[in-house]
Amino acid sequence: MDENGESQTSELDGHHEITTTGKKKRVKRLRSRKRTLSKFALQAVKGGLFKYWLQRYLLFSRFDDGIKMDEEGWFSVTPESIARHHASRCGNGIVIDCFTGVGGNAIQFAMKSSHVIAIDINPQKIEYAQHNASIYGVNDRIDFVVGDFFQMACQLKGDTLFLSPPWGGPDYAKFVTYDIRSMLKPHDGYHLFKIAKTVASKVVMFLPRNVDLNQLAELTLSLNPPWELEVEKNFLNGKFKAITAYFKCTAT
Ligand code: MGP
Ligand code: SAH
Repeated sequence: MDENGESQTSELDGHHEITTTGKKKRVKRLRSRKRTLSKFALQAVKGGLFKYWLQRYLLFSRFDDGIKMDEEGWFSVTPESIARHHASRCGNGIVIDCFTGVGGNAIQFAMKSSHVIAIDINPQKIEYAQHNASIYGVNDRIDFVVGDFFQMACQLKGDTLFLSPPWGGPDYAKFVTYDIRSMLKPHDGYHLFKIAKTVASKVVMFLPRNVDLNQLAELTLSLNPPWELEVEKNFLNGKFKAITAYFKCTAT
């Protein structure tokens, strides 16, 4: 696999069948994988998601072990190496992943922390996240919850709250500046932060690369005393993918 996962794609798409001789079993296995993957690839092409399918091993290194995805999952899942980095920064206390999706982040949190709470409003996402976590052998380290984070927030307490909400789809990238007040779903970023800060003293937000950094500063400056803010650019194979904002309460 090269850094984009593309050479593996062509291998699995059958080039080995032409060049390899005398290895019938291997050829048969590749043929059957080709059929499975082609079906998945076809679905991805139909949904306009092919570029994400090409990156599948960057999204989940164990993709071929039976990872389950849906349309939103394809374009929203945090690539594995970025999720691993998030986990290393969030520590081993109670981590609450408020927008779990198909589990990209929750799985990596569970590799580092024995107590992860994974919430998603969509039951199918939780089912997929649970399944995907079992592929990585960490499903028993995660409490999966189907629910609306905004309604559940008053009952939650944790050390770190991780937020990777819907950005409004891949079209976020068409705008020069991403406005968290009007473009973040299902509620604006100011409301999200206001709720989040009542749950944990560390709040981590995964946001589009074109997000308005002044708005992130505004979030923390609206508090008395202001919270510490660190903004990180996340690159993957040299490509600027997203921004992570780490907010920390400074009051003792
Ligand atoms: P992208 O910009 O759609 O893809 O998303 P890419 O490969 O950078 O496209 P290109 O055409 O610019 O090359 C980049 C990453 O952002 C995805 O892999 C996801 O991790 C994350 N992401 C994208 N969207 C639309 C969302 C979203 O709605 N919510 C969350 N939480 N993450 C998203
Ligand atoms: N970080 C995830 C991707 C999150 S995508 C991953 O790596 O897989 C955003 C998710 O937020 C979607 O799955 C969507 O169903 C969920 N969501 C939207 N509104 C929500 C709400 N009010 N409460 C909880 N989850 C919500």
